[in-house]
Amino acid sequence: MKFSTTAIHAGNEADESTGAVSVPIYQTSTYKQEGLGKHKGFEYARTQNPTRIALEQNLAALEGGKACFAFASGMAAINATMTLLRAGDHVIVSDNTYGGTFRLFDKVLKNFGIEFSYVDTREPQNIEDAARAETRMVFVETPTNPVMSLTDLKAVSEITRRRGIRLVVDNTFMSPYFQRPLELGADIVIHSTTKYLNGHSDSIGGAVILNDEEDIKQMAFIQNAAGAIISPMDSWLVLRGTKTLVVRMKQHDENGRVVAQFLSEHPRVERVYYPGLKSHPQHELACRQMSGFGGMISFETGSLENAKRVLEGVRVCTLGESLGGVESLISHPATMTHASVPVQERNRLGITDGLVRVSVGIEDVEDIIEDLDQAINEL
Ligand code: P1T
Repeated sequence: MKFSTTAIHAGNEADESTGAVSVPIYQTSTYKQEGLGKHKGFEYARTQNPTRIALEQNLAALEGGKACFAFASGMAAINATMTLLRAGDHVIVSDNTYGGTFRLFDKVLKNFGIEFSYVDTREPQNIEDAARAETRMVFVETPTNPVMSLTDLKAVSEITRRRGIRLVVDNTFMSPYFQRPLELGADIVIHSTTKYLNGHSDSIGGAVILNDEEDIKQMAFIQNAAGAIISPMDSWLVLRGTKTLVVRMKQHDENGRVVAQFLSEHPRVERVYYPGLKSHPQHELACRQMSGFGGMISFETGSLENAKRVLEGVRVCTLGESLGGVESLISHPATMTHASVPVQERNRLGITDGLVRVSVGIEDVEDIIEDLDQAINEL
């Protein structure tokens, strides 16, 4: 089946008892058992929930993975994945990731004896150079949040395969419609389903999709043992979201290209970060590894004062954290999503006080441009 068909049908079997076309929200904590040890495969809702299982089947199919486990947030999904590791293990991480990912690694997991090396994964050789005998995982975001740097997944997976290291990819920015890391050699894909998969800024969730049988067993165990599961209602919302993933992503991408081009030609914008622009240093890799460029764009306004004017001057775009919803959101990475990254490191990565990030929605693109234009012209 083709992607659009899978998005609508995978996991979405009509309900057996009533024929309901929409998977019911099984809002229950437990299940009646017929006798001791006799049940229908459902014992307790942390362990099994039919709505969550439907979502997991849907997302596994979309990423082309054998199994999916859904969690209460993207961070819960990342945390669960990291518990595949043990004290003494070493992880190589993209130097630019979502600030919350860095915070979890640097402020929480480091205290449990897991060591992290932050490297520029745009250059695969840097991963080779940072690898040690204890390295058990390479964790990358591509494109990265918010400076839109790419990692060549095929090239990196050759290194990780040869060394027997897991390659974990946070695919939140692209969604499986534009990028399928497992097909490029990754071992584990992570999503904040809060973003494009749900798509309507009305739920928080996360997912881990994977292929290795041992890791699947362990992840099932972790999901149940640690218990950071997504709720039935949120499972249903994401499941409804993925039915329109294709049409939404096409529009995010179409609008994103137009907005990026507009920003790149604007005299008051100093620099634009968008892999779809020919001026992006990794544009060629973007064309090879992704089938679209999506709706995430960052741009440099030159100063905190300028960024503030733009962020407070917009009327169609909404100032707020998050991304991937139908409505355009605008944010300030340095003080919002990446405030936990030390200032020197932020500046080195390009997450300056003047950097503004836009999650281009699916409104009429002329309205988005007009809105950004009037705000930027105030500079
Ligand atoms: O917010 P949560 O569902 O827990 O997802 C965390 C997360 C993981 N990975 C990436 C790439 C992300 O961008 C995020 C969350 N990001 C934002 C809230 C943001 O505005 O960038």
